[in-house]
Amino acid sequence: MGSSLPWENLETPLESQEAGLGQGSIIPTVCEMCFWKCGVHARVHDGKVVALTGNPDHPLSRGRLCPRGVGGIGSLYDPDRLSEPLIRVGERGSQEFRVATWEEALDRTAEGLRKVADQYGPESLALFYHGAGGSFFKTLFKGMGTANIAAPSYAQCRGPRDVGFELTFGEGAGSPEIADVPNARVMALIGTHLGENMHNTSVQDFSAALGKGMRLITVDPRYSVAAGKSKYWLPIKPGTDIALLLGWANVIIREGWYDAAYIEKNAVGFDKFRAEVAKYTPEAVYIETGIKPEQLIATARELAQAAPHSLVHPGRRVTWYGDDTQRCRAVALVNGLLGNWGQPGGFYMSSSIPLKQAENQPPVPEHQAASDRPAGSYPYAGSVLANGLREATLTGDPNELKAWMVYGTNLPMVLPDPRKTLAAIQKLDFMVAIDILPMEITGWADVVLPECTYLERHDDLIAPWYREPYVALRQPVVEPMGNSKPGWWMAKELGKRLGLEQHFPWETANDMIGDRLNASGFSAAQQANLYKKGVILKQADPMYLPAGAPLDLATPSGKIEFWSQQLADTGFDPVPVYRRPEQPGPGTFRLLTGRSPVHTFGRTANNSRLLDQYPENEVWLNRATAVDMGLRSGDRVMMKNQDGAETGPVKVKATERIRGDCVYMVHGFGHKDPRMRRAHNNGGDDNALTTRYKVDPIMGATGYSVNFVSLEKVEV
Ligand code: MGD
Ligand code: SF4
Repeated sequence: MGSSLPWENLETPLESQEAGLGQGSIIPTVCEMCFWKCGVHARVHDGKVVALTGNPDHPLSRGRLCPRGVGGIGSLYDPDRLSEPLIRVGERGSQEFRVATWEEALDRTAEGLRKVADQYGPESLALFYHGAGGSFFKTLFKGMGTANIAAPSYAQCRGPRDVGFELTFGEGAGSPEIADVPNARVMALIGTHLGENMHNTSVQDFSAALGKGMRLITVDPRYSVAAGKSKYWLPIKPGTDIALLLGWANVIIREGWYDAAYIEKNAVGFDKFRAEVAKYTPEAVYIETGIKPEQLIATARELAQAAPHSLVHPGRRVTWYGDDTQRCRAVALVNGLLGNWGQPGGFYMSSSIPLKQAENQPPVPEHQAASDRPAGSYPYAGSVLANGLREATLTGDPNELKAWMVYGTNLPMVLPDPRKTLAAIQKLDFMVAIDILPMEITGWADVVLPECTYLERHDDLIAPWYREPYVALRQPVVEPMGNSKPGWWMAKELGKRLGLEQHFPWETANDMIGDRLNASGFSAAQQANLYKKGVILKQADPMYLPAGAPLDLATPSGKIEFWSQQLADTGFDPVPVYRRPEQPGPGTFRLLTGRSPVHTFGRTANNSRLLDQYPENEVWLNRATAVDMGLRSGDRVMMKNQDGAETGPVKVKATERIRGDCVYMVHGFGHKDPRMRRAHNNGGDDNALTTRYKVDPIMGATGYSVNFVSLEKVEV
């Protein structure tokens, strides 16, 4: 596989692509280089994509793409793409496959799923997915009778944030986030590294707000790109943010820098909250966080004086220490004190266009009880836990899981402690992986189904909650390469074999989209325009509440819950409590991770265009510490954690831009599958070092930043 692919010579040098610029036609579609889903203009010349630019009509791109969006061509023409269905012939994990026909591979998949469902019941099936194409397989699995459907974007990413906000405001922080950054006068970032963490629209909004004079407070153990734009950088000791946030609350209350009438009208439990935070004085917080009292007071004043047009950003990947729901609730509570819910520069009210199911498509049954947790655990989990499905596969509690479908998520580099993921896979009767590249997960599958990329397929219509409601269309701009196929087609074919064809009643993807648009009341003219422009826009509902209007929230009290009775009733702290995290021992460092603006998780690690811009990850090490250890920038080290897990060699970046008690690396490198020739053994895999993780008792997310590593120089 790999070297003989028919499109290898299409990975054209830039000059020949430039020859095509300005020529050919433009086809609108939607990006999937990450899951933000910006609108794209694909310029196609001579059957090849020669440029990707932002669709000016699309509210998330506004005429621009981020570097990964532009670099999508590198994924489309990646010579290592999966091109044929594969069936395992050797031991599981031996990566010995034979090429199969689609007929064979689909028959084998349907048989594998059917056998397990018949023998153990549909609750023994699980679907792991990430990305828009997952929707078709969700329909398939619901049709088969299981609720075991999970994406890592919940318990490995933003789940705790949404639960923290729901417990406080009755509503999650949204995706796209409902933070009204463009109108903020002051914003605090708790570890959120906007600019390195690249969501096109968020970064556009961020730059625009900074351009208008927004004052920024960045709380991060590392001098991030955002820290470089900040009025205040608070280099916090990792894992102590709850103390800082409660310290801000303490100062704002103590100094009377909040709107007492607003709190009186819109909050419950404020007096108890005030009593609880009284002990988080600036001096007490300093001992935990290392943030000087005068800095804590000055930053609290900045936030409070600009209220309600100031905010603490809700963040995004917040799975750090296992107390993440409480930290995010503390973020929500400081926002509550700022009175910014529904206010410009705080949190806006989003709206969306409700899409209906096609009339000829019967509703799939919704099953409530997933097998992702033992009865009674993680009571506030709002989605199925991917780590929980893995745990059930290993333990049989609450029931055994015997077949997995894995769509577009490389579980060995996504779920913490990869040893557990591989052990769980070995217990399965059947596993099928659907991917575009030979990612590690595919090496463990019984059947591999090659999907075509987002530039070669339709997916379901896209209509998120946002400032301006819209519907966007992903449509193919070139033919699928090799023998790869779209997910909608695979799901339909599997549906036929599993007696579920009624859920996939269309012949073509255009029928599927047309039926749905018709059911949702769009006229023929609007539909034609969607194909032409890529997007249908609608008038937004009011984005802000009238100043002074009482809040009517979806919390049990209808108000901001400064003291949460529901948390108290279920045995959790009704107000967040700071607990000191374990500290690294001598010669070891806490491992922190983040993003590069030109890569998405591990998905882009084989993309030549993006590797051109950021070729490998590095381990950031405090310069003074590096000098003590005899290390310099450019040296290579093996990274080893407390359990003896290793990754590397990784390049050292010795810098003053990070505290001495932690090291930092960009997630997503150090792939081990040799079929991805550029990604193989390039840099370090942070996930290999997450043999320890802490599960949030409130909602089951996995905190990763609890591993300690040592560095050993190696000669390469
Ligand atoms: P993290 O990656 O965890 O989350 O992006 P973020 O929400 O920003 O953030 C890492 C930052 O937190 C680093 O600056 C790190 O130094 C800091 N940090 C680590 N520990 C602590 C701590 O204890 N306290 C504080 N205050 N700071 C700490 C993730 C987001 O990025 C998500 S969820 C997705 S899905 C997208 N993924 C993605 C991508 O893969 N690539 C790119 N380029 N952009 C992306 N954007 C999105
Ligand atoms: Fe594509 Fe970048 Fe938008 Fe993500 S943020 S959808 S990678 S353009």
